Amino acid sequence: MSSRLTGDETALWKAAARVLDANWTGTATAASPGLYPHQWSWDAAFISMGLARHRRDRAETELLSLFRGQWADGMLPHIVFNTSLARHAFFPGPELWRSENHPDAPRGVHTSGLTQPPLHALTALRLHESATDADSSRAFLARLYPMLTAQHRYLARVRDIAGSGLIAICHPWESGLDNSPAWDRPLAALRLPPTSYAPAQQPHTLPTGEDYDRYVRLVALMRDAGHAPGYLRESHPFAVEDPLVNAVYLASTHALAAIAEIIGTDPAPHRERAERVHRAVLDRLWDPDTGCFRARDLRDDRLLPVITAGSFGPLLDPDLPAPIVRDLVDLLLSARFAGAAGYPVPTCDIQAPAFDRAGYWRGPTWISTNWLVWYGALGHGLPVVADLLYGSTMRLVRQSGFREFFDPFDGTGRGSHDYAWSAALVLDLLGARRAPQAA
Ligand code: 2M8
Repeated sequence: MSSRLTGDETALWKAAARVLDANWTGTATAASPGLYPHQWSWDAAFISMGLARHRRDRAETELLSLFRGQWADGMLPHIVFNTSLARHAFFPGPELWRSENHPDAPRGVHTSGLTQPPLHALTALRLHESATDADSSRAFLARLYPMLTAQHRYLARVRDIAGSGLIAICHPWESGLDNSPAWDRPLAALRLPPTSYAPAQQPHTLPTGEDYDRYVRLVALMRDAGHAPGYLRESHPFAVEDPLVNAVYLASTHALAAIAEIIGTDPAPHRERAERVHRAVLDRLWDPDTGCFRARDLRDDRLLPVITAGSFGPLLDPDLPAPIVRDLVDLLLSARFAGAAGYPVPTCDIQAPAFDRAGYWRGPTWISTNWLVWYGALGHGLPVVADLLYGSTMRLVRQSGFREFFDPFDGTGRGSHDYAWSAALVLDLLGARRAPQAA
């Protein structure tokens, strides 16, 4: 395959690079101008992969800026606020999180108190795989490694709430798939306090998926409990083991083992953890009755009913048994997902009552989840599936631009414009296509 881009691909490449340049703040990339002006954690991981194809220096700076927000206990917050912006630039801003009041939070940096899928070690390894200066890249890995291992130590120590080896999210926003229907049942179980001005008024019930009152209530509960591990483990009302989050955790644990070998330290602890996570994902999140992975609500130890694109996350596990890979591909290509969508992959089972073609993470196609399924398919030697995701993604951005998310049936762009990870992942996809060894 030629390493040169076609004319059309060159135009796409330049357009994507312009978005990343425009969103660059000097030290990091805004997730999107206007709506998401700060630095988000898993956005930064996706964005850094794209930057590595365009501005390698910025790819490294993106990650180092994000880790400036890391808490002393290793927690990598999902938002690092750009304090040069007006406080009302985004809700909920620093005034809700009050990170400055937490002894573990970094001084001089305002952050949220939640985390997001730990994609960062995988990103760091991919930066090395596409690097032109191996010595400089190795030195960057050695600099980042202690931050990455601290992040993973926090997750294993504080978020392995069930003691299963998996990590739990304590807020829907920690999944990255914010208002996904997957969270409707545990969110609905959250009782809101009566309002002082209308004590008799009953809070409206879910499932709308847009119940911001519950999102903010969960933030306040975690904040007021000081994000204490014991509170999260024993009392916090939302605790879910999600297949996508744990698949990303597993992929990054494998990446940490590879990075350890590259910088000359012991990979064995990461390999041992990867094996434990691999087994636990299969034992706790695989539903043989429906042939898919589901999230597990730790507060009632039941699998959650709605099947989402998160079910395909475990394709990131290189050791996933072949029969399960086949079941996942059958589901992915079925009329419940890609088989009935002109622009796959819809983020929710199309046949689920909660599916909403325009509803943010309740059905629309996102470039980030497309990229994760593409990467997993490549890892399992599924070129037809990888090409399906590649082709759908390229058609979406050619037709609708670098939008936040897209209608899975007609490709209409929705949400923010100039969405950084949509541009960044197009660069990574084009770069990988033209240099397969760095896929
Ligand atoms: C969205 O998340 C924020 C909350 O953190 C929101 O809903 O306001 C999600 O799409 C998330 O995946 C993404 O990281 C963030 C920034 O792009 O926006």
